Amino acid sequence: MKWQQLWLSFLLPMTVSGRVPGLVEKEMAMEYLLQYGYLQKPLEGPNNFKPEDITEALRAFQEASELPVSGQLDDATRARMRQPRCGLEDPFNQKTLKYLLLGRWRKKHLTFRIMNLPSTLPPHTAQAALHQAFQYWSNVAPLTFQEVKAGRADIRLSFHGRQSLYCSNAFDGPGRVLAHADIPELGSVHFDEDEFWTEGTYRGVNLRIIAAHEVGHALGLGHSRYTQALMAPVYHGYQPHFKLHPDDVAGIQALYGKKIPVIRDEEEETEQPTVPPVPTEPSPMPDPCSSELDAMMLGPSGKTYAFKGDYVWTVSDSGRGPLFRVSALWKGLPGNLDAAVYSPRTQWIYFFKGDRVWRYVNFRMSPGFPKKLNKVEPNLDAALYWPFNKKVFLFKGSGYWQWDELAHTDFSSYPKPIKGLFTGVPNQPSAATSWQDGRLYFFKGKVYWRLNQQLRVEKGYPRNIADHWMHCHPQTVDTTPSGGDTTPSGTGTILDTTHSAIDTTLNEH
Ligand SMILES: [Ca+2]
Ligand SMILES: [Ca+2]
Ligand SMILES: [Zn+2]
Ligand SMILES: [Zn+2]
Repeated sequence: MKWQQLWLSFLLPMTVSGRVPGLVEKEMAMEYLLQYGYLQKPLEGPNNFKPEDITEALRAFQEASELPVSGQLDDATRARMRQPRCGLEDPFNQKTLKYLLLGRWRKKHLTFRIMNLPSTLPPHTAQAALHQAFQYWSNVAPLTFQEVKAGRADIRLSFHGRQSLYCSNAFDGPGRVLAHADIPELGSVHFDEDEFWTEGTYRGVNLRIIAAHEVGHALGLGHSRYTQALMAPVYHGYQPHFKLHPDDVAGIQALYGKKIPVIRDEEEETEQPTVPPVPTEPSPMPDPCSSELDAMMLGPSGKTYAFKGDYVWTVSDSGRGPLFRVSALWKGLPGNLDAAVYSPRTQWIYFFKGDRVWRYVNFRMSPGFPKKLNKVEPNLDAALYWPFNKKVFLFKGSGYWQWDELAHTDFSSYPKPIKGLFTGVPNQPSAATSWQDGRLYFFKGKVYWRLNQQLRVEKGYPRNIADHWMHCHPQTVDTTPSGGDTTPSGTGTILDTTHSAIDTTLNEH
């Protein structure tokens, strides 16, 4: 096969130049482990990995590939790394080893457009293969796909090569990486034009099966650890009687429901009175103008939520929303939270309280939650998502943890001192969030700090939360430094008025 030649031609010049072959192979293996998410680049410092990190990454790869787990770069491991595969990372679901969900379309009727076709197949054969790819998914989930020949489409399929004007992610020539795709709601599906795309034969790469896999990503599925699943990262060749694996079906149905919606479950849910998870008297309604916050969160759809006691409200440019019981918005969630954070990467919302974590998609709790926190300390102070490196940061006392949601994170070097990364931030913050302006905000007591891109507190901070976030009329002389009339919300985009924002979110149940 061509990819083997490519591999060899890459290897040979390296060995001729006098380098030890073992070293070259190790470097290529490292590249693979990094590219597919088994090794994480450190946030700071040089790219020197400890031998135990590499062993651990190899073990994770071997386990996921159903190979003997030696932690060594053995022949079987090298062979597996040479197999043709999808270009996306392998951040498997570590907890359940099942399908992984990366996102979701907020609609079930989607359009698609085929921008160009491969030269290796007659056009009608290629088109039929691509249509069939969508049909695998619409057969088991209540999704409909409509082809459009021009204009905008939700999902756009195209073939490009080593260079592309519209994709920053170049392909690598014949073999190895076959295709890649974006998660919702982006909708790009790209195939490597240098592959020998085929249909109905064991030769080449089957367009229909690879397209079905990439459409799976475009619909929100990540890679599966079942090597027989369509969503497994490695291509297993043409199958004349191809069908979805139960894990693929379970994954797509977790996102969009079953083909025939089960109404009974929904009715039961609405008929049952909401049992308050914590049978205590609600705490008194807080005063947003004087309360120290429990948590702040930039949530889905760019809405900013402030939490205090049993209550939550939104803040926007136009004002402050009404107070809601936390459990009225997020069913099953207690009040008096420690921390809250929304990850745009996975669209998951995490709430922390005591030694437990709750996870929601919008206002629906994920199955299996709440879970016990076991890798980080209980009673966290604050949490935030940093868009720059797509990681979740958890804070407690003078320390923080950096967490990659989609990969195995080694927490043994955490907590690290807050001051080592966030200059000027107080210990024990009461709340923290990244915000629409791309900056990080820390809250403590009645004041807050804003950090620049270098993670330093900006000049003129701390400022007053009540004045600049909560739209309270200052009752005392404003003691914040000059320039204090620049409200944080003044720099962001205008949101819906808060009232209607809450109304629509409630209807999304
Ligand atoms: Ca390729
Ligand atoms: Ca807190
Ligand atoms: Zn993939
Ligand atoms: Zn591309």
